[in-house]
Amino acid sequence: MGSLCGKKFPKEFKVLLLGPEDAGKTSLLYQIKMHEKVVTIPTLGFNVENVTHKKANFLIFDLGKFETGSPKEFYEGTDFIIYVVDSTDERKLYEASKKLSILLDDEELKDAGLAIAANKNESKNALDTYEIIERLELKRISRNWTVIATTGITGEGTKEILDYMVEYFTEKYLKKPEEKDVEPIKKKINKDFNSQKLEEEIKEIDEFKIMKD
Ligand SMILES: Nc1nc2c(ncn2[C@@H]2O[C@H](COP(=O)(O)OP(=O)(O)OP(=O)(O)O)[C@@H](O)[C@H]2O)c(=O)[nH]1
Ligand SMILES: [Mg+2]
Repeated sequence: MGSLCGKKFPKEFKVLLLGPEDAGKTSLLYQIKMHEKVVTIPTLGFNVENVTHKKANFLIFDLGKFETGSPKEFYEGTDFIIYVVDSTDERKLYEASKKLSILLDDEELKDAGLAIAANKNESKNALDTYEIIERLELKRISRNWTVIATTGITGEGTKEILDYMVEYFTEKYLKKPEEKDVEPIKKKINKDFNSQKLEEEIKEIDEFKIMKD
C-alpha cells in the first residue's frame, strides 16, 4: 500500500442503492450517512447523500418507486451498485435475482462494481450468505461481486460495504498491475465469496509475475 500514499481518487463515485421494495435501502443509506436508525416510509422518488470514507467521496442515491419517470434515469455514470435484499424473504429473493440480472445487463451499468447487502441479517429467519449466493445465482455473474450481511437497525455491515468500495476503487484507479496485492485479494475470496472472475484475474496476475520472474 506504501506506493499509494498521496494518490488521490480521480472523482466522486456515483453509487446506487437498488433492490426490491422494503428491503431496507433507505435504512442502510442513513446508517451509512449518520449511523442512526431512521423511521422510514416507502420511498417515492429518491434520497441522496454524500459520504466520505478513507478519502473516497461517494454520492449515494437510494432509488425508490417512481410514479412518473424511472430509476433508469439515474443509471448513467454509475460507478457502483449496492444491491439490497431482504434475507428473510425467500419469495422476494427469487424476484430479486431476476431483477438483478436485468440490471446487470443494462448497458449504462456494465462497468459498475457490485456489492450485495444481505439485509435484515439480525433476524432469526435470515438466510445465511451461502444461501443468498445460491438464491441470487451470483456464481453466474461475470463481474466481481461480494456479499455483505447487513442490518439496517444497527448499521452492522455498513462499514464493510464502504471498506469494500474503497478497496474496489483503489484496485481500479490507483494501482498499477504490478502493484496489485495478490495475497489480500485471495484472502477476500475466501472471506467474502468473491466471484470466479476475480479468481481468473488473480491467475492472470500470477502468470504475469511468473513471466516477470
Ligand atoms: N428487522 C429488520 N428490519 C429492517 C432492517 N432494515 C430495515 N428494516 C425495516 O424494513 C422496513 C423497510 O425499510 P426501508 O429502509 O424503508 O426499505 P426500502 O428498501 O427503502 O423500502 P422502499 O423505499 O419502499 O423501497 C422498515 O420497517 C424498516 O424499519 C433490518 O436490517 N432488520
Ligand atoms: Mg426507501
